[in-house]
Amino acid sequence: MEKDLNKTNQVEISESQAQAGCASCPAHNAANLQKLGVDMENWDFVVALAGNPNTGKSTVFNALTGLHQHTGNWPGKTVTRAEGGFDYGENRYKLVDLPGTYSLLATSLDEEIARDFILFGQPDVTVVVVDAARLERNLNLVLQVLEITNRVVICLNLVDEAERHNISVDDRRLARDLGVPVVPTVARYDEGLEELLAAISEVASGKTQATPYHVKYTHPKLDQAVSKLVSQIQEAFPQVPNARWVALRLLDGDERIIKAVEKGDLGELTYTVENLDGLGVDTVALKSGFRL
Ligand SMILES: Nc1nc2c(ncn2[C@@H]2O[C@H](COP(=O)(O)OP(=O)(O)O)[C@@H](O)[C@H]2O)c(=O)[nH]1
Ligand SMILES: [Mg+2]
Repeated sequence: MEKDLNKTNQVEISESQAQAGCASCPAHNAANLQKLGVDMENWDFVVALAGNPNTGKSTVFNALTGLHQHTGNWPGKTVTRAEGGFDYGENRYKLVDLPGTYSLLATSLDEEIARDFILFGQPDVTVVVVDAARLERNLNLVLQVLEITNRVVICLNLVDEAERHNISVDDRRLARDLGVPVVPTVARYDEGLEELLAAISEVASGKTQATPYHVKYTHPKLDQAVSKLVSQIQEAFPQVPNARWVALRLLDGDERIIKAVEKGDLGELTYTVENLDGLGVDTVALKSGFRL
C-alpha cells in the first residue's frame, strides 16, 4: 500500500515536471490514453508498436511481452488490439500493438487508429518495426511518425531475410540520417531484442534525445503558410507538441485534424471553435484547407 502511494506521488511529480519539459519524465497523456482504452495505473511508460504489415510486428510484440498480453478491441471499433507488458530495469512498460499500416494519413480505419494513438496518447516511445529488405517502402511510415513525435526507436527487422537477398543496411548511417536510434533485429530468432529493450528504455527515460529528420518542403509559399499556422497553433494550443505536423495536416485539408482543432481534442483542450476566433486562429482558412 505504501508502495502504491509512493507511486502515485511519483506520477504526479512526473506529470508536472513533464509539462515543464523534464526530459526524463513520462511523456504520455494518461487522460487521453484512458479515452483510447489504455489504463496506465501500475505502468511507468507506454510504448506503441507501429509498422507496415508483415514486418514482424507481432513477433516483436510476442517476444517482448511473452505471456503477459491480452487482446481486445479498440474502443468503439471492431479492430483488434493486442496489449501487453514487460519489466525492464526498474520500470514497467505497457506495450500496445498498433494496426499494421503503410501510412498515417488516416485514409483507413487502421491508419486512423494508429495515428490517433501516437498523436493523442503521446506514447513515451513509438517503436517502428521496418523490413530491412524493403527499407524504402517502409521509410514512408517512419518519416510520418517522425513528424509527430521525437520519441522513436527504429526496429530494423528481418535482417536475415535482407541478407538472403544480398541487402545489407548500414544501421549506423540510417540512425544518423534519421536522427533516432536504429536497432537491427531478427525477431523470429530473438536476435537484437536486448538491444531493442535498451534503446526503448533510453528513449523512455529521456537519456537518448533525438533530433529527427523532417522532410523539407521547399516551396516558399508553403513555408510561409506553415510558419504562420504553426505560431497560431502554438498560441491556441500550447500543449500540442507537434504544431508543425498539425499545420501540415490542416493545410492538406485533413478533416479529422480540422475537427480535432474545432472540438479542442488536440491535447487536453477546452477551447471551442467560437473562442478560437478570439485566439486569432484562422478557422475559415482551416476549414477550406487553406488554399495556397
Ligand atoms: N526470417 C525472419 N522472419 C521473421 C522475422 N520476424 C518475423 N518473421 C516472420 O514474418 C512473418 C510475419 O510476422 P508477423 O510478426 O506476423 O508480422 P506483422 O504482420 O508485422 O505482425 C511470420 O512468419 C514471422 O515468423 C525475422 O526477423 N526474420
Ligand atoms: Mg501482426
